[in-house]
Amino acid sequence: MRRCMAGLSGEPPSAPSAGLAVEDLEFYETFSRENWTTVAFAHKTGAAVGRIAFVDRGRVAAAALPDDVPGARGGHACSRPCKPLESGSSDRCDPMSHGYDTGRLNLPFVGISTFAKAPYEPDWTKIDADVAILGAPFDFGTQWRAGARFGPRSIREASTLFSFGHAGAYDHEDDVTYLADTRIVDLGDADIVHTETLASHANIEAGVRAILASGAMPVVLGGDHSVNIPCVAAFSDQKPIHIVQIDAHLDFVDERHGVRFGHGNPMRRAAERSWVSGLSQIGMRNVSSTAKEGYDDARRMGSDIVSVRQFRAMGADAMLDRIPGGARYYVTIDIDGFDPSIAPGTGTPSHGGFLYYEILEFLDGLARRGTVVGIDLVEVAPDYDHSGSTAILAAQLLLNVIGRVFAPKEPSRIEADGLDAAT
Ligand SMILES: [Mn+2]
Repeated sequence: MRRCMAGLSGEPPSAPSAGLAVEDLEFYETFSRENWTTVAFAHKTGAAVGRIAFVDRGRVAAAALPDDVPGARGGHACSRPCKPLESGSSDRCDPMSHGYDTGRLNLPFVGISTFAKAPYEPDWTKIDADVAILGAPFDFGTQWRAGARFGPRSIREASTLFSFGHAGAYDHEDDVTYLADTRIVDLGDADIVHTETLASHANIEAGVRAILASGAMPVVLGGDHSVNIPCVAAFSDQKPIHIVQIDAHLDFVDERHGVRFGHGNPMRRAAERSWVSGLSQIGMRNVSSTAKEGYDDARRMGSDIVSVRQFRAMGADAMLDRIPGGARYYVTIDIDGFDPSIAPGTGTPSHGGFLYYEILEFLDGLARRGTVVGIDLVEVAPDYDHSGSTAILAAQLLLNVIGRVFAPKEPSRIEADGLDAAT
């Protein structure tokens, strides 16, 4: 994953020059901004390994310890494949070299647990990234076991496992290195006001709106499934979206005892939005939170409902064929869509759920079929996740899906599907 310089922005920080000469440095990553360039470097003597310098037209203008640099992280220069460049060069680094031999090793258990150890950006007016992570630690919408308020922290911690490596995420089956050039930032969490659902939801909506305004793709970590309601609300001034839901439950309850914004309501609320063009609801099974009339309403309001067994019988490609091609997809993943044998850490587990590759292959196909414009992953409750496998599943799935959303699309496949390559 390329994370190294993504947090640097604006003017070079006022760090003292170390009096270093360019010819004494080995450069292995550059990040250009207007008339100046940040470069990670190693001093050839080894005395300043992993420092960061600011080079202006080949001259070292300043050099700083990583701790001196807002947004600079860790001190290892780069997780992207690099080798030393010519001094002062602004060329991209060489993808054939991994950069493990210089800088910090930065193992998964070292450092602060932002999502994938991406830079933390607390200022939501300064999002400069392809993907922005927002925690939505709200679980007052649950109807059985609470605890998803701790989901964002558990997913962030689990995600550090997949942050290790200086060379992107190479998938030998696809022969693709994912995430090598995808800029991820972590915005922290929306503020939550205890017992106040609408106030908490408004804070989540504000975060998603800020992400959309920046042009980044929002990835929201729940929280219970009610947090999907403000996420979808934030798309009100965007082009239409098609909702793709992975879940054991339909979540299509209209209202019970006046409650309209709990974790059993989000797909009903989504279907009511004028900017939601349709819903594909996948994984529903067993005793459900939604009564028969909810299923009838969902179909009447534009939902295609598919159970796990129906999905398996037809396969991922046939499922994709049921979804409008070339559309803008908002993907909402309730971790209880997966089988409790691999995802026990959730409030309302339901046996007979999906396995990892079923959903990864489906979402891989979805990313090729149109444009994924937003993702939430909800209902991870670490109190019930004694092995940590649920949070690891969440983090692994998200990073692999993000990688595929931002991977170059194969023109031949898009043409074969008759889709618009520009979408
Ligand atoms: Mn749900």
